[in-house]
Amino acid sequence: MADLREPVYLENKLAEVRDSGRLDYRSKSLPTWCPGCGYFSVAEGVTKALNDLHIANKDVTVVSGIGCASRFPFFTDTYGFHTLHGRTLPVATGIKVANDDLTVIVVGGDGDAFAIGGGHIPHAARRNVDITYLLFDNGIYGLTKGQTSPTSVHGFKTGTSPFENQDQPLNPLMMLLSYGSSWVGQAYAGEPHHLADMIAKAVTHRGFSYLHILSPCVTFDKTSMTYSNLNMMVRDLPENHDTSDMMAAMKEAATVDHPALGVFYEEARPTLADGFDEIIRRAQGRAAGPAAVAAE
Ligand SMILES: Cc1ncc(C[n+]2csc(CCOP(=O)(O)OP(=O)(O)O)c2C)c(N)n1
Ligand code: SF4
Ligand SMILES: [Mg+2]
Repeated sequence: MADLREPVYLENKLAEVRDSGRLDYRSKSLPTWCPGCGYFSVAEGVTKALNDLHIANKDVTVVSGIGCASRFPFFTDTYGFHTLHGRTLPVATGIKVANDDLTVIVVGGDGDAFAIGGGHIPHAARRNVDITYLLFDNGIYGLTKGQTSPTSVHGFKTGTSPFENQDQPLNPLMMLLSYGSSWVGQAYAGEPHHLADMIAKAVTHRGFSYLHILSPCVTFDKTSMTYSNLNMMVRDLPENHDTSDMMAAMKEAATVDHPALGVFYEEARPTLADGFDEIIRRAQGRAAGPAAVAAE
């Protein structure tokens, strides 16, 4: 006998989503992404995470570069900054330095991050700027219609590499670990509930958090990072994975054929703002010293 399930009515589902409050973080602009694009899961995950964490819209700034991923700030009802291609991190660092109370979320694609913007990542990570970097990795330039990117796999055939991509892809997780990112994790658009949890964890982390999100480009990639391929490839990190063990994190990050989902590494250390506070305190102390001596 077939398993009879309770019917799910769209009307009830919509009421449930409206009542949850998470739509309050969505703007009136409907996303312009292609139907099925993994980025819808990220948009859902961000709104769910912000709602669950009770962070007010006015306290959030979303910063993006250029690309399909970078259209993100238009679709969230928070402050937003659609910057230049590859220049998200200097802008986000400036925002955070100007107002440390803001929750700053940086979004961008693999091209925006690791091609034109690649020089900025190590510095934001090593300085431990207290921001969250959500990296939407579809292994392709989506907006400009399907060129290879720094994370495209070797042998990937696209409209602009008809004889197959001859370059080796970067390994962003290993890079971010070695750059000194104080929180590194990976999620997959095809597992939206886990993705929302990971976004919440990344935002909660005090310091630079890097979440690598595997996200299919359904329009320009029919062979490589597709849902059917990724569904077969992804796995959870081992239950006993120690998130304070850098070498264990590196080993997991090196396993690219079966990408692991979860928190690879986390550590607590002073942020850039903590360092500035310390400098201000010491500089004021020094300024007071000679002046105080002269007055005696
Ligand atoms: C300075 C500059 N160089 C190049 C471009 C063209 N361009 C726009 S988006 C993009 C790459 C987009 O790929 P990715 O960052 O992976 O984002 P996706 O569209 O895949 O989300 C490029 C090369 C540009 N807009 N500005
Ligand atoms: S082109 Fe690709 S990345 Fe861009 S919206 Fe469409 S499916 Fe998404
Ligand atoms: Mg891309």
